[in-house]
Amino acid sequence: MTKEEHVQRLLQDPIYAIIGNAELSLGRNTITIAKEVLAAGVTIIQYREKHKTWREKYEEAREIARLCHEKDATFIMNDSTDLAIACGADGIHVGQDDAPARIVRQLAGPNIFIGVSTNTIEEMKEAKKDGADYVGFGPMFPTSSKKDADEVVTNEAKNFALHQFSLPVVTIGGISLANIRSLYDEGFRSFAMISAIVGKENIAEAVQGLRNVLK
Ligand code: TZP
Ligand code: MG
Repeated sequence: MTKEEHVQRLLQDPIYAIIGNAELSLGRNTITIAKEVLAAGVTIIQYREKHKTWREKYEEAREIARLCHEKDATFIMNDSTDLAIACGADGIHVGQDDAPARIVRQLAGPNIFIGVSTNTIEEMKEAKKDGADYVGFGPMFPTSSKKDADEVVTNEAKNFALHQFSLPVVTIGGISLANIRSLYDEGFRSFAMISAIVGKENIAEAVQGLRNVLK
């Protein structure tokens, strides 16, 4: 798939699963989680692992990238451009403290897509100027999955994201079965989740439940 096709997918398939933290995955191994998420029909997976060494992340993510590509799913690496390149990721997702998108682009070349985490209008504008292909936007709701999460986004920022911003917007933060529909009804079309997917015992059931409420 081309970069454009992967980015297009963010607008077509609402479910974006973030994997890679055993604590948030009921202690399950990340490769097992990846297999379950893929078996559940998820087509967009981000590997976000904050605790392992480079080598451990590399070995694990390379295998997960392979599993994703076997199923034609999109594989995104969080934080580190070198791991993204080394693992053959389709995309890379960087935060406000990581390398800016323009540097990621220099390092990773034209064919990888780049997502940038944003919380404010300024950050969205900056991400676009820097050459991001999509933005993560949140937290939409309070979350305990990220210790240093920003404040919940303002209504002004939401309106900007919905009506005045031209890049795909992937919402994140505290999204659950109970509130995903409200975001959809506001106009958002892409939802990145940790606990609502990998925090559930039955991942296939969790994903199906999310898809059902978006119908
Ligand atoms: N970035 C902003 S909020 C968040 C990240 C990584 C955590 C999302 O996890 P959850 O469990 O879906 O709230
Ligand atoms: Mg980061």
